Amino acid sequence: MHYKITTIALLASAASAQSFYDVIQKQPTLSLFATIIKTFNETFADILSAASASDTRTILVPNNRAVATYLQKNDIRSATEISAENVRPFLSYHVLMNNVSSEDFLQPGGSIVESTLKDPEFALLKNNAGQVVFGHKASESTEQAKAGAVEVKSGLGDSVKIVESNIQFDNGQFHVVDGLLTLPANCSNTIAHLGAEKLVTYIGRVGLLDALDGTPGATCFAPTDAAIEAALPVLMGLSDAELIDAIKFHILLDPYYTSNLTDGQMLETASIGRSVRVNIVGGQYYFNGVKAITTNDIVRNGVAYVLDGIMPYEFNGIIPTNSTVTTSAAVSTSTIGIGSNSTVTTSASGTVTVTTGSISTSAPTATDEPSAASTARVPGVLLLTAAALTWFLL
Ligand SMILES: *[C@@H]1O[C@H](CO)[C@@H](O)[C@H](O)[C@H]1NC(C)=O
Ligand SMILES: *[C@@H]1O[C@H](CO)[C@@H](O)[C@H](O)[C@H]1NC(C)=O
Ligand SMILES: *[C@@H]1O[C@H](CO)[C@@H](O)[C@H](O)[C@H]1NC(C)=O
Ligand SMILES: *[C@@H]1O[C@H](CO)[C@@H](O)[C@H](O)[C@H]1NC(C)=O
Ligand SMILES: *[C@@H]1O[C@H](CO)[C@@H](O)[C@H](O)[C@H]1NC(C)=O
Ligand SMILES: CC(=O)N[C@H]1CO[C@H](CO)[C@@H](O)[C@@H]1O
Repeated sequence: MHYKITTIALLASAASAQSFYDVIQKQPTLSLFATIIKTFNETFADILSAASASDTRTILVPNNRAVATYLQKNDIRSATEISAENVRPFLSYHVLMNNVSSEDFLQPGGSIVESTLKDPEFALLKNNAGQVVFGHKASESTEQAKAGAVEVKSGLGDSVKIVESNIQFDNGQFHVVDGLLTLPANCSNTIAHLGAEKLVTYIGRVGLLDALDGTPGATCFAPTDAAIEAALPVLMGLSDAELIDAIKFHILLDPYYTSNLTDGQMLETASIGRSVRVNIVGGQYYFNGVKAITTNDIVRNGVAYVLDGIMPYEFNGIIPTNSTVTTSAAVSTSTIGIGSNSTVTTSASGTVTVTTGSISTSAPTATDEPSAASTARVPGVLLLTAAALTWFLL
């Protein structure tokens, strides 16, 4: 018994003294990735090179099935034919800073881990930091989640799963993943890809695209096309200044991944003087009462969240826990605050409710139950512009 333990310990230390290449070369299911790093060994050695001996690295290694699928999708005949100029950002995104075990990813709210990817085409963060991946426990419903699998999110809302973890080498450890990480795109490209294309059109119309995509380190909240459509009568009536303000209200000037968020936290927005409240209810994230449909979508300059609605300026802090379950994204209500004293609520069915004074309205939900989020007190003056009012009266 004692002898056995000693043998295992010796084997383990022998294995960890091996280079990354020596270790993966011995794993038949990783031969394609081994071929890639052998083909581009100078580039890979450069990416892996550390400033000091104590600098460790964590590598996400796509298995053969993942690499084969990628090659096929991109019409590349073999791993040796990947273009040399594309390979550096791709490889550096798969090499993470420090020695991160798969358990390290499983913090409440997940974990961000910085990668060695610093190419400005894919990483525009404060202090010239490397782009990150976001690791978290895979969603509860899947088989892998039951086994405690770790999911790693990358660009364009894509994610991969860790299928084999904590394999040691001399300078750190690696985890085998079932897909390739996706290089992050601009916020605007990403949210358009994830179903918030209409918002991008508005942002472009008021000339805020460069601000959105070019601010180092940001968070963008992106109401879906359905949410924008539902609020169209209101949006069409906004002046450019009001629209700019509403858009800025959906941007934070730091990247807040869910690992940075706590229930009840207030986040300052790019709309001066206005903040958004975070609620975490049943593992779901809400921003001023609006549910996030996607979280932690890694973008070039930070992170994006796709939202079920447009965030109202005013929020009473209460989340309609149970009605949200029965409300689909398409019919959910969007409430947009116009000025600070009135609120216009629209539903996908076209109902427009204008609330002034301290009247409370109930948002239509699938169950027709009053929705607590929409009962925020909105005292005062109605600041609807003429155009929106005209539409509303028609
Ligand atoms: C890369 O591979 C070539 C050919 O096998 C070898 O001569 C060279 O030393 C290797 N470079 C590094 C950095 O490992
Ligand atoms: C990396 O971390 C693991 C524990 O997760 C540890 O066993 C190993 O020695 C570390 N490797 C290096 C090179 O520091
Ligand atoms: C991202 O946005 C910046 C600033 O607008 C632009 O220069 C760059 O070309 C964009 N990159 C991509 C991949 O679209
Ligand atoms: C988010 O969390 C990371 C890791 O703890 C930290 O370095 C970073 O400063 C936090 N970001 C914000 C905006 O709080
Ligand atoms: C909002 O309404 C309150 C109470 O009716 C009033 O005191 C306040 O001046 C109003 N604010 C604005 C910005 O109109
Ligand atoms: C009235 C009602 O159905 N309440 C439920 C709301 O949802 C929570 C869980 O999210 C349940 O614990 C409550 O019983």
